[in-house]
Amino acid sequence: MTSPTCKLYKRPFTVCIEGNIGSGKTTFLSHFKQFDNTTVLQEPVELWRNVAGINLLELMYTDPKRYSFLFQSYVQLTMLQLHTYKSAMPYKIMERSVFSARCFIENMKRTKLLEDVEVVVLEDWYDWCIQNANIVTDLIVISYYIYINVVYLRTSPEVVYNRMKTRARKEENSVSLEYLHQLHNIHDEWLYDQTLFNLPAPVLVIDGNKSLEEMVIQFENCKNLIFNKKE
Ligand code: DCP
Repeated sequence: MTSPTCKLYKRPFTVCIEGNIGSGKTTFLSHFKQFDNTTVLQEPVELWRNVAGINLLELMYTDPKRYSFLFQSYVQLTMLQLHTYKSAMPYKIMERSVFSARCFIENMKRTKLLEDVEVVVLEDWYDWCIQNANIVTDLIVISYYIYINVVYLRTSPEVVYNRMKTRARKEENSVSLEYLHQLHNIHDEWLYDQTLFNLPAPVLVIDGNKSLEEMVIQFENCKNLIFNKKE
């Protein structure tokens, strides 16, 4: 019979890359695609753009009062699918997580885009998933084997605003600098000041304001830290 400890050994060491809209998470993921020991899971934006033919991401931005709850519910579901994705690789890198989905919900709560009762329903789902979907249990059960880490790509709102404008994703036309400031502050409260939500894992902060060449150097340092963890 396999002991629970042996089962834990077979789990991939999971890293979630977090940061504001346009902070460079996709570039970070691309860097890790070259390693054949790592499963790279990109955020399912394409799914959000085509829910049975409906672009939910676009609806959320064009009518946030009506569609924020629906959109965030679907985000939670699709993020859970990434968390529970089975992989035989020793490492798994995910773009965002159910944890950072809470940053968006928190902002929508503060700006009253979500009704109080909508927030309660989303948070109840969140709490249930955390307790039952086997996402962070390893951390809690065996504290000296850490199987999940968070990398925070900390980038100033002005920089992400310019990047977002350059990439010109059509749904994001209405995203203002003010909105990016709000999201930045919430990510900071959570991962930098570490005062907002419980931290799911140790956090590594990367300066996302740098040029691509400088970012690659930071990604390499980060890779060495991640790959050395398991040995
Ligand atoms: N989004 C949202 N609520 C979430 C997650 C994402 O409203 N819980 C929105 C914000 C963006 C789009 O989805 O408009 C994708 O955002 P991300 O920051 O997750 O991904 P990016 O592609 O912007 O990341 P990067 O540019 O850092 O690669």
